[in-house]
Amino acid sequence: MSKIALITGISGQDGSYLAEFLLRKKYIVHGILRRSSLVKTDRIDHLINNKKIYKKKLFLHYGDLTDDNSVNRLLSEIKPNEIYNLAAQSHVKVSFEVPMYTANLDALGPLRILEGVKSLKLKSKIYQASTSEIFGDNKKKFMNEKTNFFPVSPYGIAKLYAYEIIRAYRNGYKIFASNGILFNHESPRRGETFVTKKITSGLKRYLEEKKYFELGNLKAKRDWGHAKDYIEGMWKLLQYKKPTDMVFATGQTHSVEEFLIECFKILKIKFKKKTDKQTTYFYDKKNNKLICKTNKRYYRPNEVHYLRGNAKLARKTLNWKPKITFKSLVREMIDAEFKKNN
Ligand code: NAP
Ligand code: F7E
Repeated sequence: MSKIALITGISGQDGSYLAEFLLRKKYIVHGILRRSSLVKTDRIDHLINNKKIYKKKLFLHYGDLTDDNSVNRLLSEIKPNEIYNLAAQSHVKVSFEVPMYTANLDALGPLRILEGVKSLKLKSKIYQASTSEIFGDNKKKFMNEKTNFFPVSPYGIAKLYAYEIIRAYRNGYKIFASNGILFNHESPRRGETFVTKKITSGLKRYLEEKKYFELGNLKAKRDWGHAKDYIEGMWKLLQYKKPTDMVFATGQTHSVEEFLIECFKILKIKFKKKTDKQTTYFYDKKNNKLICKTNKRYYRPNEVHYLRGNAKLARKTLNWKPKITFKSLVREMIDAEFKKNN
C-alpha cells in the first residue's frame, strides 16, 4: 500500500521539490493550495500536466492554514500517514510589515494541524518547517540543536512558537511531530524577492536591458544550501525511529556580497566597487554602467547578521549530508535564469 502524504505549501519552492521526491518514492501526495486571484501553480505545473500523475497520485485541495475548518476537514478526509507543514509567510522582511498575519499563519498554523491530529485521533507523523531564524542574533560560530534561541523578527518569533508547540504536543500527547531546523536553501525555484534569486534575476535584467537593481545589507552572512538536498532531509527525519528536532545545514557561510561576486565570476563580468557613506555601487568595468547599488529600504529593522549551522546530528543519525556545493548552487541558479528565454 502506498503511503499518503499531505504537503501544506505544495506550490512553494520546497513543496514542489518535495512533491516530486515523494511521488518518486511511490507516495500518494495531497497538497493544499490557497485560493488567489491568479492561479499560482507554476512550480508544480509539470506534475499537474502529467496525466499519469495528476488525479491518480497527486491531489490538490483548496485550503488555508489560517482557517481551522479547512485544516480539520482536509485532515479528516485525507487521513495522511505523513504531514509536511511547509505553508508559511516565509519572508523575514515582510514579517515586519504583516506581523499579525505572520503569527497567525506561521505560529498558529502548526497548532491547527496538531489540534486536528489530536482531536481526530490520527496516527499521522508531522514534519514542521522550522528555521535557523529561531537562532536569530546569536553570537555562536556554529549553531546546532543545543544552541539558544534569539529570534529578532516577527517571522523568527512565530517560528519559535511553532517549534515549541510541536515539542509540547509531542511530549504531552505522544504525537509523532518533528522540527527540521533548516538553514537557508535556494534553487532556481526560489521566490523572486529572496536575495539570491533577486541577484540572479537582477543580473539577467542588467545584461539584457542595462537596468540596475538594488540590494540591502551586503554584509549579512548565510549558510546557503540547495533545496533539493534539504527536502530529502525532511523525509529522512520523518522516517527516523522517534520524533525529534534536527539541524540541516551545509556548515559553510557566505556574505550576500560573496554571492553577488560569485555570480559576476560565472557571468564573466568585471566590476568596480565604489562606496560612499550610505551606499555601495557596483559598476561594469567594460562600459562604466551601474549594475547594482545598495538602498536602505531593503534593510530590516532588526537583522540576523550571521548564520552557520552544524548538522553533525543529521549526518550521524540520518546519514544526511548536502551534496550540492555553494558554487554549484550559484551556477545552477544563473544557468536556469538565462535559459528562460531559450
Ligand atoms: P515559499 O516558497 O514561500 O512557500 C510557502 C508556501 O506556503 C507556498 O506554497 C504558499 O502558497 C503557502 N502558503 C502561504 N500562505 C498560506 C496559507 N495561508 N495557507 C496555506 N498555504 C499558504 O517557502 P519555501 O522556501 O518553500 O519554505 C518552505 C517552508 O520552510 C516555509 O515554512 C519556510 O518558512 C520554511 N523555511 C524555509 C527556508 C528556506 O531557506 N527556504 C529555511 C527554513 C525554513 P502560495 O504559493 O499561494 O504563496
Ligand atoms: O535574506 C540580506 C538580508 O530574504 C538573506 C527565508 O527562506 O531563510 C530565508 O530568510 C539576507 C538577509 O533570506 C537584500 O538582509 C540584502 O540578511 O534571502 P533573504 P532570509 O531572511 O535569510 C530563512 C532560513 C527562512 O526561514 C526564511 O523563510 O540577505 N539582503 N539585500 C536582502 N534580502 C532580501 N530579501 N532582499 C534584498 O534586496
